[in-house]
Amino acid sequence: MAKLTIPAEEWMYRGHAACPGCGPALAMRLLLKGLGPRTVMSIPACCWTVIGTPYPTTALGIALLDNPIESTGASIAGLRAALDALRIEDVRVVGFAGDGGTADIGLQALSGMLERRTDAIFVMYDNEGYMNTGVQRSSATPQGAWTTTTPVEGPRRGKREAKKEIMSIVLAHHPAYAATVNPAFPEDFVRKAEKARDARGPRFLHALTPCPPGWKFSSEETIELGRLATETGLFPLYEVEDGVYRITRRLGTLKPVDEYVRLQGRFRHWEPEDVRELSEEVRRGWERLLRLERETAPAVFPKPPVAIAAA
Ligand SMILES: Cc1ncc(C[n+]2csc(CCOP(=O)(O)OP(=O)(O)O)c2C)c(N)n1
Ligand code: SF4
Repeated sequence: MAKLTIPAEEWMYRGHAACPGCGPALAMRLLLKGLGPRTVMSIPACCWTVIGTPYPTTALGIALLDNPIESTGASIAGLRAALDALRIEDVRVVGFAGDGGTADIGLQALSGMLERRTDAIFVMYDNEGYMNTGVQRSSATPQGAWTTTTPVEGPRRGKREAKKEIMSIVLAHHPAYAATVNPAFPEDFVRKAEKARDARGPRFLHALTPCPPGWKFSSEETIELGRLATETGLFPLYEVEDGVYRITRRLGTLKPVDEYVRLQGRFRHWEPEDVRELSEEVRRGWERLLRLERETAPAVFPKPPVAIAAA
């Protein structure tokens, strides 16, 4: 079996307060393996403020700041400015926020830091809902999913609206680097964290992070579910560097989305028609990504002739 190439050092320790099988906990562990200890991180109100710092201890071997839920983008811009004033250049500034604190209430501050080209990394861990406060819907909750605020009763069949496309919003700001990551693919995750660490300017990582109590699945299935999310084409792995798209996990045939859907209680009410609609949408999304990769690929010019014959 091939040897894993991810660093052995751990910057996330035992004694954290995550639920068993917590996807966001795995994402933090892998992220820090890529970023290393010269990192200062700002975390807004979310599950991770509870996971990481059960007072008076911390489960992380890096400098941490807690910030209000709406202000991660502003917080990391301020941290960067402070480090610059102190002429400290070798410390990475990172925001680590849930989908609520990124795509909803934190979107304005995120847009500001991207547009001002703040030299910092913003990571959105996407557990597709407001989980810390008891599984409410966010704009990143998938269409048709059950949450406590999108119930399944009578004519109400889960969330009505589509999942917000955070990568499209971020990419409209032309970041230096942006990528999707998934803890079920640790080498890809760490490599992208390292790339984000070494780039300059605004960088963004979108991590899909399954949440057993919120998505209603068994905690030992986190990795299987994560793998299926990517292998069905639902959460493709790719990166965008200076506008050039590159798919980092190529798929031959897409696995049936039903394999992903049926593991989760939040989709228990789905009919075959719902699965068909999702399959169609996933197929369109995958084709769009392939097109973007083709269209943004750097042109390869034929080699010039070795010598030009004299007239
Ligand atoms: C202005 C404000 N509104 C509401 C809250 C309550 N609150 C704390 S954590 C949280 C959920 C955040 O959801 P998300 O960012 O998706 O992270 P998750 O809890 O899923 O990890 C909310 C609503 C708050 N802290 N501040
Ligand atoms: S509720 Fe979900 S995201 Fe929050 S700690 Fe538990 S598993 Fe992790």
